[in-house]
Amino acid sequence: MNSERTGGGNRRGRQPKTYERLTHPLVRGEDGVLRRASWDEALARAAAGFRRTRETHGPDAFAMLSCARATNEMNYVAQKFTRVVMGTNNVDSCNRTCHAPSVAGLSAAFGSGGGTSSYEEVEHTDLIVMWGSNARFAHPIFFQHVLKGIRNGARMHAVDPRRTSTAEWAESWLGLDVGTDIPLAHAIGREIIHAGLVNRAFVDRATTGYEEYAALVEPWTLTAAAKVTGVPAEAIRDLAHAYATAERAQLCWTLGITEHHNGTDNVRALINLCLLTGHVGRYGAGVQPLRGQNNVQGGGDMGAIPNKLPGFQDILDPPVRQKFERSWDTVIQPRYGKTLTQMFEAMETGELRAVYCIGENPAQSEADSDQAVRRLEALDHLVVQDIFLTRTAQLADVVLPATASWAETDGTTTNSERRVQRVRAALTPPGEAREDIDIICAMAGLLGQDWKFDDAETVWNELRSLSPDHFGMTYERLAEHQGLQWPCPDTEKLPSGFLHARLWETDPVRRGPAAPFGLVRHDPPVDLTDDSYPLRLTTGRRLDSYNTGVQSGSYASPLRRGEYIQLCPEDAESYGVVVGEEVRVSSRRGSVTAPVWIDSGLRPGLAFMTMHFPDEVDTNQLTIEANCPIAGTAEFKASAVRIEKLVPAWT
Ligand SMILES: Nc1nc2c(c(=O)[nH]1)N[C@H]1C(S)=C(S)[C@@H](COP(=O)(O)OP(=O)(O)OC[C@H]3O[C@@H](n4cnc5c(=O)[nH]c(N)nc54)[C@H](O)[C@@H]3O)O[C@H]1N2
Ligand SMILES: Nc1nc2c(c(=O)[nH]1)N[C@H]1C(S)=C(S)[C@@H](COP(=O)(O)OP(=O)(O)OC[C@H]3O[C@@H](n4cnc5c(=O)[nH]c(N)nc54)[C@H](O)[C@@H]3O)O[C@H]1N2
Ligand SMILES: [Mo]
Repeated sequence: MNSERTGGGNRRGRQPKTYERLTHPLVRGEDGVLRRASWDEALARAAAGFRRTRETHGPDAFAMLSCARATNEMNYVAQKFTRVVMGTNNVDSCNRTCHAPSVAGLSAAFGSGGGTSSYEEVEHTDLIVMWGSNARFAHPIFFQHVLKGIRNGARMHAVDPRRTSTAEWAESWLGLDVGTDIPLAHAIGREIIHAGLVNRAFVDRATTGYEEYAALVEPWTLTAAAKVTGVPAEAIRDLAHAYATAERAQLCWTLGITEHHNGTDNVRALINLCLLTGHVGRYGAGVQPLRGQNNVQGGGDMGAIPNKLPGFQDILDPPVRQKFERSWDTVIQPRYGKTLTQMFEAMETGELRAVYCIGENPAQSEADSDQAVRRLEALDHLVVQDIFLTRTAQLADVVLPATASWAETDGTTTNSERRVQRVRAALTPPGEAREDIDIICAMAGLLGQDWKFDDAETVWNELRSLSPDHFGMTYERLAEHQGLQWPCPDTEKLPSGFLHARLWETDPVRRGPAAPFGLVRHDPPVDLTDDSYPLRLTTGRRLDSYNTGVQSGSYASPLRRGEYIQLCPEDAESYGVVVGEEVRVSSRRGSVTAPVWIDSGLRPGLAFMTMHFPDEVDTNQLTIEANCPIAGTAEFKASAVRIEKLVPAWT
């Protein structure tokens, strides 16, 4: 039985922790314990620490973690605080832990980091490939569009080491070994080339590097790829033919592709397939990274990333910088700031001394979490602004209670089809909680910047004046059209739902820059399995819980089963373990105990855990910090572990 399909009781699973909303500010007292404080006292403490850091160690000793669940407007103000008040580009978010490789790979190929299609197109396509994506669990709304597409006649294929709930809806499931996506993609590319199925007209007109790509993939015969990936040669062949001969195809991926030490290379390997076949820039054909949190796309679009100003405009571009400098009356550093990954490294060296963490829980979400906690503890000054007292907040000098963006705040968010939509305050916030924007502006005020944002719309209009892609989206139009997709430069015309139609233009000027093939090579996971750590552990999500469990921890439900280590029936038998039995799980970095669950969707040698119950079982003590040098995303999807029985077999 595939455990994903089993509701199941909490069979010896530990009762997950429940979180209460934060209702008033907290500051760390002389005795080292967090105590209740007034807003005035907490803000003064927070601002004084930031001022001290800036004066003693310079602007780059500060970093902001901005919240991918909060609104665009909040992210705009958070990055403005970082750049104008603190004078640094050190601003990032959990985009780094998931789709930064997608943004880097798509930008390198097409000059823009957004997914190319709209959701609706999945309903009107002929083939859908879900690659390293468990959308049935992690993107249930998008999956409704997929199901409509299937009902309309589309065929779906799944590429995932686990036979997931998503894979059960697919016509074929390619169960590859973790970290072998590049050999699989290259073999599909080679088969398309050898079968004469390349869209030559598109390749010649709209791409560069085809010859080099063809030479690169030549060694990846079906047999060679089958050996490395574990996927039967016929299945690879069939997917290659199905993808290349489909009239319109959508290639969707998520973390199975990106959370690797070579995540950006993985993304490039998939984009190559759409370039070979011309499955991009037309209605119904495209590539889609399904983004993680409700507003991780928007956070990046708003400039809450270290290399871009709002509207995805590059910091290294002098006219762009000058535009913002004029509007903000400031000087912007002409260099990229630190990524989340680099921030944690800089905590180790002492280069980074103060962090303003808004709506992120890195103490539990970072790979190798023991190390992450140690680094956060070493900071001079940590301010956490959240809606719950997270593990990260428990390490803070000051804790500020915010309103929840999803129901207590006005503004906009942007989903993975680049659709900007309005959100509205519908509930009264608890206790003394204040809006994120309000808190940041109060802090900016104490540090010498008097910002007048009457409401979220005022912030949005400032952004519109600086970002051509958003200029056409007034609040009025967003309400009228139930959201609009960027790019939307015009206040009259409606934007087109998909990107890169230009690639099909015959006129070279209108066509613009060609899309280069990515010449990427296979590089297996860093954490190798061996006799001491023989199991490949991959980590991910379940339908019933959300990320580090803080937000989904507040309800009791028989669906929330707590953490397990999932094993296939064969492995469970060979280890002599049964469902519910506690075992020790150890990697080269740490060790946890967890009960066993049997999952027939796994293959021998592969184990699965989530990151949803870190207070009971801290999975990230096991994961490896090795990360993608281009995007900074850690290899959450591939650790080597061993399991040991806690209770001797004879008891
Ligand atoms: N219910 C729920 N929904 C969520 C979230 C949640 O916590 N709970 N979190 C949100 C966030 S932040 C994100 S980023 C998204 C993530 O959404 P997904 O990326 O779909 O979720 P995951 O389960 O992390 O990983 C997807 C799949 O990658 C597969 N995989 C592992 N290793 C490999 C590999 O080497 N190759 C391939 N091809 N596949 C591999 C895993 O088996 C898994 O099924 O979900 C969002 N939605
Ligand atoms: N092992 C393993 N680890 C992983 C992953 C994995 O697949 N495996 N995936 C990684 C990925 S993709 C991600 S995105 C990260 C997620 O990592 P995090 O973003 O650190 O974790 P979350 O649990 O999503 O934390 C969100 C926080 O935002 C707060 N919050 C929600 N709304 C608001 C608001 O409006 N205002 C404020 N101020 N706060 C708010 C919540 O209370 C919560 O504390 O985890 C990463 N870690
Ligand atoms: Mo994510």
